[in-house]
Amino acid sequence: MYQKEERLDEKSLRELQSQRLVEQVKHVYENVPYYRNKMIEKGVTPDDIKSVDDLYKLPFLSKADLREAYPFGLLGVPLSECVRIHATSGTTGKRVIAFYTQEDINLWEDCCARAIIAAGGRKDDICQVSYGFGLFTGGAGLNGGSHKVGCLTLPLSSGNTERQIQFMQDLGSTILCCTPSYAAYLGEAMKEKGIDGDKNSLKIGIFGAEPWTEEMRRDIEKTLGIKAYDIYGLTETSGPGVAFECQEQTGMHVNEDHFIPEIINPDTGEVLPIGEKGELVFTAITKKAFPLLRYRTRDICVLSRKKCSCGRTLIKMCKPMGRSDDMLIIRGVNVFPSQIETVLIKEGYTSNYLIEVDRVNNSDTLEIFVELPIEHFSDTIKDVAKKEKELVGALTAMLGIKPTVRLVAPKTIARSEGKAVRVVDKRKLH
Ligand code: DLL
Repeated sequence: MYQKEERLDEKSLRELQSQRLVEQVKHVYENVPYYRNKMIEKGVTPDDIKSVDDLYKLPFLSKADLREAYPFGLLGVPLSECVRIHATSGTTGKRVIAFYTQEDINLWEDCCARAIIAAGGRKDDICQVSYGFGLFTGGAGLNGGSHKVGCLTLPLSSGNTERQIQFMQDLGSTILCCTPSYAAYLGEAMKEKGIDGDKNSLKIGIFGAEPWTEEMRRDIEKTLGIKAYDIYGLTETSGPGVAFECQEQTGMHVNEDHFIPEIINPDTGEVLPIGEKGELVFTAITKKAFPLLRYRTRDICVLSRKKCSCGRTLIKMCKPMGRSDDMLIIRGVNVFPSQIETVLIKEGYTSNYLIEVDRVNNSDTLEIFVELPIEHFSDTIKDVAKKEKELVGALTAMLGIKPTVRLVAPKTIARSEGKAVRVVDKRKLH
């Protein structure tokens, strides 16, 4: 059930990567003037890139470059060779638009199929794709992957929760693909209908597109009665399927025969050794229409070459620990939303929370709105105050700064059908 590239020994993998990298650098140099100019500025020519060991010589690309080159400036093939685009939701500035040739789509769907197979998905599975369809890459990517595995594919897209549950029940979906926050919401809605984990047909969840903690995984696994697997990717690198979890559930295998990962110091750009924490950078070595070299993801991560019991030799990346641009600095202290989520779920709350940061009298404030579990909704004011105090204690110990906690009525925090918005930083408005 593996593609042979998933189990190459280190030497063969490096040879394959090197050969593809050399070809890709030539392709980009010849066809993408924007990047060629960057190479010229850095004094590098395709002849300097002979193997993966030379990767560090190439210039980085960042989101700012993508905006500058918008929309066609990074195209590697004539537009007439492209068959599709996808784009980020980009609420600020210009969107990121990615282009695909038919072969790019083929390879991307292979990557997604690998993810489904690694999670245990097979031809006789019924795969409900509840990621958004359209410009977002989630729906199209997993849909294509599911077809390649041969599953019966239900392209439901996100939203319309009643319909999701009905299809799931009537057709007996065994795999659910959506964001983890939507999975949690579906679980909640199903529980209300008396459809507990053991009363549905689901076995596997393939969740990604946003950060989620181990605690949230266990929560979703319990509510839906499934094994939940992580999947990672970004529009710039085609979409989901850059990396995926296997049965070991200890990090995501990177499809290294298509994307070479590096970890760098986000401040200096220095390449860090495997095992160190830093910003994840990807070089796409097979896709041709939008062939990004050394693209800075802003995701903070650690890579590991530890042997995996599944037999795949592909390097693993940990769950992204936050983004170098999403980290909140509150009263000088670095705070990642994932730290807050870890505490909340450990203390028995759900992943329905909202973090509000503001600046009052020149001092930052951190307020966390958390839903009371339904069974505690009728608690006395005194009991609720006690719970808030306990939560403040646990959060202060984790974060190193003291937040204000507001326990609110169940179901009062907006649910998300796609990526959840959990942070409101009002300071940016000043
Ligand atoms: O979110 C692609 C995707 C779709 C991945 C479906 C997985 C499943 P973008 O909208 O471009 O693409 O957002 C990319 O989302 O840089 C990460 O910060 C974040 N992200 C994606 N997957 C994960 C994950 C899609 N498994 C950005 N864990 C990335 C944490 C993730 N963050």
